[in-house]
Amino acid sequence: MNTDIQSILNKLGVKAINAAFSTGSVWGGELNSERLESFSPVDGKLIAATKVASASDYDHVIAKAQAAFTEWRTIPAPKRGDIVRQFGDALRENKDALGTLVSYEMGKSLQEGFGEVQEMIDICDFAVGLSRQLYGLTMHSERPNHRMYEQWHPLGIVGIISAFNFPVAVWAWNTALALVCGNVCIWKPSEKTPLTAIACQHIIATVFKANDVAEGVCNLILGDRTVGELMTNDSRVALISATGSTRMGKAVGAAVGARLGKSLLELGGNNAIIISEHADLDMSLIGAVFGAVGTAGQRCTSTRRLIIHENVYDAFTAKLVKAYGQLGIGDPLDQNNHVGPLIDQDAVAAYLDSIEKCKAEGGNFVVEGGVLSGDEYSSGCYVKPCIAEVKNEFAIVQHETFAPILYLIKYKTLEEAIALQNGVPQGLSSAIMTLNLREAEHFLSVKGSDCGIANVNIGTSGAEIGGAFGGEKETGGGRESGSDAWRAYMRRQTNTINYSNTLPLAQGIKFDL
Ligand code: UN1
Repeated sequence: MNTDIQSILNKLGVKAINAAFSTGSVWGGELNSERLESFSPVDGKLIAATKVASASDYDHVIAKAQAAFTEWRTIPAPKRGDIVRQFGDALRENKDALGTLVSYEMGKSLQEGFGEVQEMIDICDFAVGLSRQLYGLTMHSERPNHRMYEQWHPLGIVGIISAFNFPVAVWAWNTALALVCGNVCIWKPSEKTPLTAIACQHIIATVFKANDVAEGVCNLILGDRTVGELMTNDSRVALISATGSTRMGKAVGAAVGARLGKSLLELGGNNAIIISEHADLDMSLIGAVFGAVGTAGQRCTSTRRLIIHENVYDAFTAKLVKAYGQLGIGDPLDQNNHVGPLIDQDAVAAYLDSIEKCKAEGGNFVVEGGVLSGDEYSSGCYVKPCIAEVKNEFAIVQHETFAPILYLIKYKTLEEAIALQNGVPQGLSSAIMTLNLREAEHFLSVKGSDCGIANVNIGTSGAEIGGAFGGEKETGGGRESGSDAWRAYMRRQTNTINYSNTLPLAQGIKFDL
């Protein structure tokens, strides 16, 4: 193992690797359970192994979480916010180490690893303010000497199922909000990134311990789909917040729906940028290339399609081809590289399969793909970002492939461009590059983008935490992080109080005894 990584693991306290779960700072699990191994896609090496939680481990965690909830929910929200503030400070202290581990375990560039931890810090800051702003409305009662208002109470246990591509930030979005709202959390991270999860659990558990917070407010449970299924089918888990593929989300949504539980789904995207004839092409290039190759095309917000006006199509394509020729692909910890590896060999196979399918449907590759070989690429997970001219209706273009494959589509009118942009099953993020005000506003209007995120002169990826994050259609409809996304983590209670001497009924109904 790389010695730097060993010292980073030590600094982050990732040593309880024989455990399958953690409730607070207490680690446990059945020791004869299966091993869950974490291999780095950077160099293919085994970083460490953990255990997989059993059904009885799971029940133990649920019991701890239930007990912790009875205490945590009674702590005033601003005090809970103060503990989240301390968590944010602990993340600041650990930003370099955690960002590096994210980069090594997941494969995203170091800059993006640091960015991910910054996103965690930002959501903590947001949640601290929010802890004093969990507002309900007051209403005027139709009855004299009556008062009506609504208040928000926590839900209970929030189950967080996160994906490998944002192994820590998406957990933090959910956790920071859920905590200030008074909930307790059980986190099932991706089985591809258990070590970053263990690191986060150590960081938050240390903060909780220093504040005498009950064990079981934040819990980590390691395992595969089986653990996820235990959570989704369990009515003791009030909200399931799940990030992943549309296929996974449909299964989660159905299971949680069947028990009338709450779910918050953050699923696949098929995000497009419209490059108008009125675009600043140099600026557009940065947005498009970062969107397409950042995180090696493994963000749910990655740019998958460019819908380019016919008047600038050739010029912009030429710029793209040139820019792709200059991309550094390799070790993501080396800051000279722009693109790291895909997460694993399965992802490489899916990438190759999509290229084949695209060719079979008539796609014309202007930048060819392929798997890189040689010492630096010994993990076998490094691929070339590629670009193909396609038709929007190709089956492969309608599908989200989690890889750096960028599709180009030509358009003539803005209406046509918007129809193409909306003409996919997913609805997460979208953008238009234009300096023309009418075009920009049209794109944002009710006749424009049907996505949860619609940007002007910004790419599809890299949203700030302050806005509500999520998308429509097959993206699942959930909203996380900023704005009023906190409401998904609470239950609303309407309260009507009669301080008169009589009991008048609403709607003027007479009922005398
Ligand atoms: C994801 O890919 O699941 O907007 C989340 C972005 C990031 C979050 C992506 N802030 O690209």
